[in-house]
Amino acid sequence: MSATSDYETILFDIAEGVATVTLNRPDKLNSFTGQMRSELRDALKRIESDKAVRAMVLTGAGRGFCAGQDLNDRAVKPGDAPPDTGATLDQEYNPLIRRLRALELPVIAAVNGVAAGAGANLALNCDIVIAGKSAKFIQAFCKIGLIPDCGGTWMLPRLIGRQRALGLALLGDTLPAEKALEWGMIWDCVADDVLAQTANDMARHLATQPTRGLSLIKQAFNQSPTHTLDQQLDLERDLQRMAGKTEDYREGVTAFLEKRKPAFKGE
Ligand code: LHQ
Repeated sequence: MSATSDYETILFDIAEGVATVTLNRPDKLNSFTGQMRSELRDALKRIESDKAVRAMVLTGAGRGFCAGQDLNDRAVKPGDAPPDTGATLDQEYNPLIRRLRALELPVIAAVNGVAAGAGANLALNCDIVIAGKSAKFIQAFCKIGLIPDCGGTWMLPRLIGRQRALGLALLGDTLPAEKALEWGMIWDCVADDVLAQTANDMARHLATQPTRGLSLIKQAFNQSPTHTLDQQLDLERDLQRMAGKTEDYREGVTAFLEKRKPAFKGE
């Protein structure tokens, strides 16, 4: 471990090129307080600015991944105006989601337990989602009169199709990890006791790969849903031009021709 922190609601460490962020309010199933959002934002900033970090794992402490917004923070006294949920999204959640998706390295969600509300959609905004067998996903918003946020209404129909997405959003049913895998919503579902190791092994592998190239792949996929094929072909040309100028591309081709394992530096 090469970095620890004084955060109170998350754990943060960096080892072997992998930053691991653990949401850490286990008694409340790691539901989001303002402090947790701010600490997560800060951790993402640190990851962005640390060249040694080449992959990230996001997970939860205890039996939950994240139960979404801490609803204690949203209690409204009779007669008081409710807090502006749009402002909370605009100022806090949306910048977090944008930052996570724009991170120039692969992000793995290791979903260790229930992922509800904003917690479910936080996981789905990661690049690769691996869940433990006991994990479950709940679009809990409808049960309290809200709509799926944190990109849920964008991401879900693209991942699993309109019918299943709308069903989950309107019913708020619990989707077990194995069914999420069957529906193509997540990358993999593994036994609970090997989840952390599986995610860490994958992240350590990714941290040895051509990081710049991987981030360009991520950019291409992030932009594709709103593009025509023509626009995407142009984007691929532009991103490939950038990829073709990286040191890692040079190393990849050289290593192939020399019949040796490439040593990528992420540059
Ligand atoms: C919680 C929570 C929680 C506080 C469990 N808050 N304590 C964005 C913008 C602005 C405003 C509003 O929201 C949003 C986005 C959102 O995320 S809205 C959706 C918010 N999340 C939910 O509605 C989920 C609420 N939680 C649940 O439905 C259940 O807790 C689930 C299904 C997640 C887990 O159920 P169980 O496994 O039976 O656990 P539990 O309910 O017993 O929870 C354990 C503890 O965690 C318990 O505390 P306690 O002190 O009684 O032991 C819960 O109160 C607490 N907790 N979620 N979101």
